[in-house]
Amino acid sequence: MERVRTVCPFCGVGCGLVLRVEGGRVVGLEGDRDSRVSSGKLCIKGAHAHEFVHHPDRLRVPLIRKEGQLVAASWEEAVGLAAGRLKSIVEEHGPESVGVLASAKGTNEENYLVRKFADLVLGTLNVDQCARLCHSASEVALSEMLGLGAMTTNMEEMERAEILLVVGANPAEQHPILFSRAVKSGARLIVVDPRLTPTAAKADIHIRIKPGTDDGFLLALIAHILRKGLQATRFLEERTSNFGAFREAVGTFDLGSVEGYCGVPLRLVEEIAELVAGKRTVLLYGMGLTQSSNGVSNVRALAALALITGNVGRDGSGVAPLRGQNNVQGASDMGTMYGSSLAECTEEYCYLRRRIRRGLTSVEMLEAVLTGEVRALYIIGENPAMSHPDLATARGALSRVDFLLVQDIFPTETTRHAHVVLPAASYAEKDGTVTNTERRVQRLRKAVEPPGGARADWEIISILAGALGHGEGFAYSGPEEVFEEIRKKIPLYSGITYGGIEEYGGIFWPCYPGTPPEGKRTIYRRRFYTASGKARFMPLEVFPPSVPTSAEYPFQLITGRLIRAYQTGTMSRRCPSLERLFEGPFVELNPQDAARLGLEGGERVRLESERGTVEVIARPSEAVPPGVLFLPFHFHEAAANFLTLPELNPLSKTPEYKATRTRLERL
Ligand SMILES: Nc1nc2c(c(=O)[nH]1)N[C@H]1C(S)=C(S)[C@@H](COP(=O)(O)OP(=O)(O)OC[C@H]3O[C@@H](n4cnc5c(=O)[nH]c(N)nc54)[C@H](O)[C@@H]3O)O[C@H]1N2
Ligand SMILES: Nc1nc2c(c(=O)[nH]1)N[C@H]1C(S)=C(S)[C@@H](COP(=O)(O)OP(=O)(O)OC[C@H]3O[C@@H](n4cnc5c(=O)[nH]c(N)nc54)[C@H](O)[C@@H]3O)O[C@H]1N2
Ligand code: SF4
Ligand SMILES: [Mo]
Repeated sequence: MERVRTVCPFCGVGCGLVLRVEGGRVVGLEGDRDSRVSSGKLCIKGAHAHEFVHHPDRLRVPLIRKEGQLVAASWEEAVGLAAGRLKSIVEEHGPESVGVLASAKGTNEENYLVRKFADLVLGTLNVDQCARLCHSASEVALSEMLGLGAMTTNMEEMERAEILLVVGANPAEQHPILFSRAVKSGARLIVVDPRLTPTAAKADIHIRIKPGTDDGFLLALIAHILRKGLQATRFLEERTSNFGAFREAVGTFDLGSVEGYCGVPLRLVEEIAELVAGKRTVLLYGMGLTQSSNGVSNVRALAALALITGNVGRDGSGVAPLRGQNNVQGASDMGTMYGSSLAECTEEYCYLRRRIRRGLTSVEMLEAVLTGEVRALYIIGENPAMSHPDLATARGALSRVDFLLVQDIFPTETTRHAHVVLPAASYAEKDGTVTNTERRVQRLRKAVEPPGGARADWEIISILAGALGHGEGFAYSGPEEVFEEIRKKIPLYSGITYGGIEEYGGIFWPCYPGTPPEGKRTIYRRRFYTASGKARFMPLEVFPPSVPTSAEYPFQLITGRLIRAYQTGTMSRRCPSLERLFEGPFVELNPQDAARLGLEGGERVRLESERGTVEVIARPSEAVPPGVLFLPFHFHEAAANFLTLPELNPLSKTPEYKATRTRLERL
C-alpha cells in the first residue's frame, strides 16, 4: 500500500491528510501526524474526504449539448466547440462579453493560469470567484487599512492569545481544527452571534447580538476604550495614521444607544472593551460580518478595534478573517478575484491593470447576461446555480447565456445549463499548491489517476489556450513550472519553492528570497503594507440593518452551514459517511415562535420571501432567538438561495446572505 501526503479539500484550515492508495484507488485516509497545521487531527469532513473521489457520479468524459441533451464527446470535439464559440463571441461582442468564474477549489497554479487565460487569451477583466460571496469585504477593508487582505496572524499565535473574540463566525463547525487549537490553551472566549452555535456554547461570554448590528457594537467597544483612555497610545502614534480624525468622529457616538440598537447591555460592552484593551487578543471573524450590507463597515470597525488596542503585529494577537475554501486565499492572491489586494504585484503580471474599468463581479456577471452585456461564461469549479443569491434570476441567466462552459468534477445544478462540460481531476488526482487561511502555502500531491478522461484544471486551461492560438504561453511541463512563473510575477510568493515547502512543511507568504525560509508567520511586526508603512484608520459609520422585517415578512432568515455538510453539497453529499447523517432539509425556529404557529416540530412548512419559496421541515430550537430563522444552504432539495435577495454591498459586491425577511407557513 502506498501513502500519499496531501491537504484536505474542504475548508481553509488546510489540515494534512495521508491518502492510502491500493491498486490505483484511494481506499482510505488518516490525519497527517507531521502536518504543522493539524498534527494528525481531522474533523468529520476531512476524515471522510476520500469517499467522493471514486464516486460513480464523477464526470469522466467531456459532454456537449446536442438537441437539448448533454451527450458524451471526445476532448477534441468538446474543446474545438468551446474554443470556436468563445472566439466568435469575442469577435462579435468584444472580450468583455465573456465572464470567467475561477475556483477556490483549484490550486494556485490553476488560478494563476485562469487569470492569465482571461487576460491574454480572452482579454476580459471579468474574472471572479467565490471569495466575492465570502470575504471580499475583508479584501476591501483590510487592504485599505493594513495593506493586505489576509490574516495578520497564525494558529500558533492564537494558542498564545489571552482573549479570543469571535464575531460572526462559527469555527467549531466551519473551521473545527483551527478552533480546537485556538481554545486549547484556555484563552477566554467571547462569541458574538445571534445564534447559540456550538462555538457560542463553548464561550465564556456569548453576546446574542441583534442580526445586522455588529458595526454599532464594535463602535461602542471602541468608543468606551477611547473614553476611558485605554487605547494603545504609543502604537497609535508610531504605527497608524488618521487616528485624530477617527477619534473625533467616534467622540460623537452615543454609547447609551447600544443596548436598544444591538440588544447588548452597556455593562457587557464595557466589560468586553476593557478585556480586549488590556489583554492579548485575536479577533476572529467570518460570514456574520462580511455577508451583510454593512460588510465593509463591519470589517473596518473590527480592524479599528484591533488597532486601537495594539492587537496587530505582536505576539498572541491579530486580525483573523477565517477564510472559507481550501484555496480561497491562494485563488485571490493569484488575481482571480478582480480587485484583490495583490499589493505588490508587478506591472507585467497585471496585464490589464492599467485599464480604468474594473471587471464585473460574480453576481454582476450573471445579471449582465440578462442585459445582453455578457454572452459567454466559463465557470470552473463553482456552482452558482446553488450558491448565488436570488436563484430564480441566477438560473434564468445561466439558461439564457449564449454559451456556457463548465468545468467540474461532478454534474451539478450548474452543469445542467451548460453547452459544454469538461471533466476535471479532483484534489487526489493532481499536484500543485494551496494557501490556507493563515497564508501557509502547502502541497497537494497526486495519489491516483483521474477517472476516465478527466484532466487537471491546469491542463485543461492549457489545452483551451492552445486551441485559441496561445499554445506557446501555456506550454508547461507541470504545476511546478507554473509555480516558478508565479514566483517571478507575484513578489509575495517569490521566496517559496516546492523544495522549501517540502522541507518546512508549508511556507507562509510573504516570503522573499531574503526572508526566513519559512516565510512570515505574523505580518506587520514592523511596518504595514500600505504606502506610508502605517496602518490607516477609515471613518466609521453605523448603518441600520438593511431590510427590516415587516408585518408581511416577520422573520429574519439567517442562512449558513452545518459541520457535516460542505457548501452546495456536490462533494460532501457524495461521501456516504456524511450523507448518512442527513435528516432532510430543515429550518430552525425559536420554540416560542413555533408554539405561536402551532408547530411541535417535524411538520412541513413553507418559507416565503420577496424572491421565492422553499419547503422544509420545522425544527424548534433554542439555538435561534425569537423572530429569527436558520436555514443551511447545503440542500439542493430546498435551496436556501431561492429566498435570498440580490442586493450587494456597494463596495465589496457581496450578497446579504445573512438577512432575508421571510414568512413561515404550515403546509
Ligand atoms: N462544515 C462546513 N465548513 C465550512 C463550509 C461549509 O460549507 N461547511 N464552508 C467554508 C466556507 S466557503 C466559508 S466562507 C466558511 C464560513 O464560516 P463562518 O463564517 O463560520 O460561516 P457561517 O456559518 O455561514 O456564518 C457564521 C455565523 O454568523 C452568524 N451570523 C449571522 N448573522 C449575524 C450577524 O448579524 N452578526 C453576527 N455577529 N453573526 C451573525 C451565523 O449565526 C453563523 O453562526 O466556512 C468554511 N467551512
Ligand atoms: N445562502 C447562502 N449562500 C451562500 C453562502 C451562505 O452562507 N448562504 N455562502 C457563500 C460562500 S461563503 C461561498 S464560498 C459560496 C460557494 O459557492 P460555490 O463556490 O459555487 O460552491 P461550491 O459548492 O464550493 O462549489 C465548488 C464546485 O467545485 C467543484 N470542484 C471541486 N474540486 C474541484 C476541482 O479540483 N476542479 C474543478 N474544476 N471543480 C472542482 C465542486 O464539485 C463544486 O461543484 O457560496 C455562497 N453562497
Ligand atoms: S478542519 Fe477543514 S481542513 Fe481540517 S479536516 Fe476539517 S474540513 Fe478539512
Ligand atoms: Mo466562503
